[in-house]
Amino acid sequence: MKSRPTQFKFLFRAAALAVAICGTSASAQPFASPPSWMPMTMLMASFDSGALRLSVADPAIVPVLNLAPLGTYDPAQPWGVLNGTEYSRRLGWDDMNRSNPDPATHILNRIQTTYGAGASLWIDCLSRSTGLECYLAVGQYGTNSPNAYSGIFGTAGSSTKWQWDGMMDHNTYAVDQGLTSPGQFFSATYRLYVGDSLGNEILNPDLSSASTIESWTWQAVPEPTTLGLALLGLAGLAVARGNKTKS
Ligand SMILES: [Cu+2]
Repeated sequence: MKSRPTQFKFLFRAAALAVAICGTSASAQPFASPPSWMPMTMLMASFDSGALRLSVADPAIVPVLNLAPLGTYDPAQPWGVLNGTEYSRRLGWDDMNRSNPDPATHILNRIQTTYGAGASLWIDCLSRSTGLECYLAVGQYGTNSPNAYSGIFGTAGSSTKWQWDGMMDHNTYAVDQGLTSPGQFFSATYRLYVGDSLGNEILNPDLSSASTIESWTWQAVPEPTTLGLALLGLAGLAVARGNKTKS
């Protein structure tokens, strides 16, 4: 038997779908807030200062992109670039030792202890699926940096290299709605390495590279049609009603 909260969830979803399907009223709708970094999945990076190697513990999750139809976000705001896209902020870079109270364990400090004060962490986007764009989004709503929602990793003519501050960062990935087919996979491959302030790699004394290569994957929205959503909504209503009469 379904629990009461589940019934309410069905009813809520059905109502939300009904609103979405029947269309919004003629009055001006408020724009959605910039997308949050929740729900989040972090890809934890660490530096082994003995072996002089970087590594990333990858939970290998494949987030499903969210559809933002035209008019979802205020076009005058930086995150308005997401209008008409399928996007996700779920995957983020993070430091394996971020919550360790000893700052000396934090990845950027370890790098600088090993390679010198000017050493930095860089991420180079080696390849990405056609249409997969990435926008700078620092902080919970992606707005905590001056150039919020500017292109990075090659998007909008930007460098493929991005200097990572070693903090938790959930940049926003987006694909133009017109470039996706239902359930399509998009991926990007990155190289995390140690570089100077300009992004030139700093090699180890034995000329080996501390770098590691990481691939991330996303999936486009599987169900594309309004008809499909309507059927889902009706199914939800039917289930909710069925449960109500049984309980
Ligand atoms: Cu996170």
